[in-house]
Amino acid sequence: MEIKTYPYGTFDNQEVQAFTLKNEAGLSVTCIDYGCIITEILTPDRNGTLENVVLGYDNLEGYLSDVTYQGAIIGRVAGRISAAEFELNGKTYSLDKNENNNHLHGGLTRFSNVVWDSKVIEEEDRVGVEFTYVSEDCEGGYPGTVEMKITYSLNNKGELEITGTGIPEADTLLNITNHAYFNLSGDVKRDILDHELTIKSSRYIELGQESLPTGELIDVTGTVFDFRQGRKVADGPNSEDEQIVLVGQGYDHPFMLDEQEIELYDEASGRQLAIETNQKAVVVYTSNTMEGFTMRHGEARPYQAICLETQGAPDAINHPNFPSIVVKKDEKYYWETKYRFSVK
Ligand code: FUC
Repeated sequence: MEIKTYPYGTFDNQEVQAFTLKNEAGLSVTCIDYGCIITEILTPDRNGTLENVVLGYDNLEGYLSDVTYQGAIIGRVAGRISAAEFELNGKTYSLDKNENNNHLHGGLTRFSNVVWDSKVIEEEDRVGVEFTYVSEDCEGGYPGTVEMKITYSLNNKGELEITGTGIPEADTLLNITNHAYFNLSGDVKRDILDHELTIKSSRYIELGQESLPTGELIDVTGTVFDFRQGRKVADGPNSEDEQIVLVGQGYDHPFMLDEQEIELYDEASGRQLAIETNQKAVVVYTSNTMEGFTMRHGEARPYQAICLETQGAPDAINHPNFPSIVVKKDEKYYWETKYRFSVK
């Protein structure tokens, strides 16, 4: 196993570094300290050909102007918060409004658009990077300074493990995720409509205007949201289900997990991605509205990739029936997700 560190450009007078982690099978993960962004993951197909399985840009400039949160760690709170407002301990907090009247993915200054400190991890059975960032009191509008620690590590079992920890100095909200856009075909040769997805989830969260959760949980039985036995991603985009139409003819929905395992499979290449998490939900986003801008593989198009954002329920703070994302002063927040790459 090896890890290489190299310069990746500058942002805001700060040097940005890239890290490439590689295991003995040649599987490699490249990430940068700007936004803890995963820029590339090379995995073998069933013939052993190594190709990239995430969307990305050629250089830092691409990520600096990106509006789709490519590969980044999202925080303090992933997803939308309605009216960019919430109440905690009897006080009302106003957050950055960065999508219509709402708050999205942490606001204006957020985990995904700052440079993190880094420390290389080299151990007998894994290589990786530990990123740290101090999010000051009031950043994005959230109370309480919190030092966040994100680790990315790769082992010889083909597993990329991501962890996130933070201990806030005041009661606050934390609900992070990673926003990698997966496409297992290899170098984005095809879209992801033929990928097969399995999610052990019997209920998903209904969305309303501006893709905000309504608070209702819907039974997946008999709908294109039933991934319990596995189904083609295309089933959503091809359907007339109102929820599918509402968010741009695809999936952009939170699923509550019965079992914390998710599987994505591309039959043509044989590549399989198994995800294990300690989170209660996954937001499935099929890049429904990605249009036009130039990426590493060429022009961005709908359905070129799928995000599987493991996290707590979005807008939980405004829906008392959703599991809480409040983290108390001095309490430890812990997020963990493991991505296992293999072939079938
Ligand atoms: C996902 C979606 C949003 C948004 C963003 C880029 O998390 O939930 O709709 O488009 O990513």
